[in-house]
Amino acid sequence: MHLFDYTRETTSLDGEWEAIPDQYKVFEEHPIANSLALPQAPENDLLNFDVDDGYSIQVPSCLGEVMPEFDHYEGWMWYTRRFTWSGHRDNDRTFLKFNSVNYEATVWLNGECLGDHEGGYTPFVFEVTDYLDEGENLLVARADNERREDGIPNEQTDWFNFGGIQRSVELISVPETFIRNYKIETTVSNDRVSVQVSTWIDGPQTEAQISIRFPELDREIELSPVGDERYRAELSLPRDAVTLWCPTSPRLYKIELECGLDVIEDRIGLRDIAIRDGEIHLNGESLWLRGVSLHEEAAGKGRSLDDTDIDTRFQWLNELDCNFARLAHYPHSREMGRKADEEGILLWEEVPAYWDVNFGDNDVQQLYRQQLRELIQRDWNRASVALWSIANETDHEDDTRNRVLPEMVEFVRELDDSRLVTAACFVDESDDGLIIQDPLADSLDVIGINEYYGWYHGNTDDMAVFQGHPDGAPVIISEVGAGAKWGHYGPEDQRWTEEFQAAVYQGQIDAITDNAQISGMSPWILFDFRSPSRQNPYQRGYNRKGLLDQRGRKKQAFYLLQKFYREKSGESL
Ligand code: GCB
Repeated sequence: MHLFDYTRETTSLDGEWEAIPDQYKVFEEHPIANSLALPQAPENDLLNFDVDDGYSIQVPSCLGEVMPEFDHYEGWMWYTRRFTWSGHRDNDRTFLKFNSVNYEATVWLNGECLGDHEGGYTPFVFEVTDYLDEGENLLVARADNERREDGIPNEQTDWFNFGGIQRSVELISVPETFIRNYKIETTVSNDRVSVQVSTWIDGPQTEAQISIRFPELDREIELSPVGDERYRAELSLPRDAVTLWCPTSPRLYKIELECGLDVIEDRIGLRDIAIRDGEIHLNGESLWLRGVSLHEEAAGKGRSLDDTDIDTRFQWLNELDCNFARLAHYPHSREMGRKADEEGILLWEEVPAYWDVNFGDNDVQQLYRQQLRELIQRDWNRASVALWSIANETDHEDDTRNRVLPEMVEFVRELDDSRLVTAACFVDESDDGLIIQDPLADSLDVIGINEYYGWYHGNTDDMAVFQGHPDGAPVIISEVGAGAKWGHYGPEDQRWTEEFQAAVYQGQIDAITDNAQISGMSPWILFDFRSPSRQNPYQRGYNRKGLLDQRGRKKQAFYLLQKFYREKSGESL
């Protein structure tokens, strides 16, 4: 279960760490972690590393971005950090949290192995109450970004494999019995808004009294135990007493949850997302998703975005008049969801089950569920999150995949059935036009299609013969686009020019504009991003399908999509 961290008492462990590369994995024989268990670093001047004198590195960061000599490095990197701890207060408990390490991390505190974690984009915690020393402490994390055949993602992706401790590291202190996580679910009817609240309690005090307050709504209710350390309550409000969250009015309410000594706060939006009559409805109103896809990447920083980078991304989304964004192809940071809540941008969030995953392997399935759980339990209170996506462009002729993916859809629904489940699928060509043959589509609430007519194949207007899904399930074009090098101009039929890219956008817009089955789009992609397998002279290590380049310079297609979305925004929320 995720550890809720917002408004908690935290000690940041960001800042200067030491990094020791271990490409041949030889230091395992003299584990750095064990040498740190000693009161002092071992007095062995033949040791081939010094735990206190590696490469100095700022955490969080992406390895090659801050240490250019490690740009294409894939393998072990030992991170060490000394810090002082002033001791526990009363019976407080303390947790060590890594918000993401790509791809696998093994962690030691004062020589004690705390455990490991696989998956490059989700947070993980270890309880360290019994391992923290008053005074000096030694923390060691081994980060391994080697790509693996049995990983999620596996060895091949169209994005760069940045390594390192990419998001913040923190110590979080909580009372002995505390609220580990909570969940808000809202349903809206004609005249009522019903809010279900669940909390999960951790600690010895099993008979806890738990309450939730909505100060701005002047409500407070007690939660009742329902087993498994879970407590629940339901609050019903007249609809006109509440401002529902939506893109044009992203109202957030403060909540306070209290369990004995533990009090947590959050700011949440109340809203209901559902499918009705083959359309996506937000709070009972039909909605067309004006979106764009984006990677979590900033020039010179990799995936370690700061607040200014996040603000810039939302400025671009707002300039385009988006009400939606696809955070591809893996969980972006928790800050993106919070910012989207404030800005009124609906989100598609996804796990990196991308292209060829080893679906038949039990360990891979377990890892798959773990990554879904870690993302969903982190972000299930974000009103902005509308869609959980379970996979991208996986082979729909593979029987194992066709058996496993519907199970993953069910797993997501068990965790959170207050959102829509989707996946990015392919379309197929037939005599009747473009059709969806992927059997997974029958399990999804919303079908994402990645189609590159006018770029990889066919013509830009081919989508005019798109047939939709036979049962009328809404379809989002989760990817469409074309490559262009910023500043490269030429005729419309010359690839890699801004004009060619803009023409593909125009053709696609014209082809889909009257198709009632299409409920939105998130073209590929907001800005150019690094990809090692893109090496022609226009690319030079970048996928060039951005509406902006990696430096934020806009291409012609940006203005074209902006014009389309401005027109569309008059029609729905
Ligand atoms: C896709 C993938 C995306 C690629 C994109 C492309 O279908 O989902 O990750 O980057 O195509 O540019 O080819």
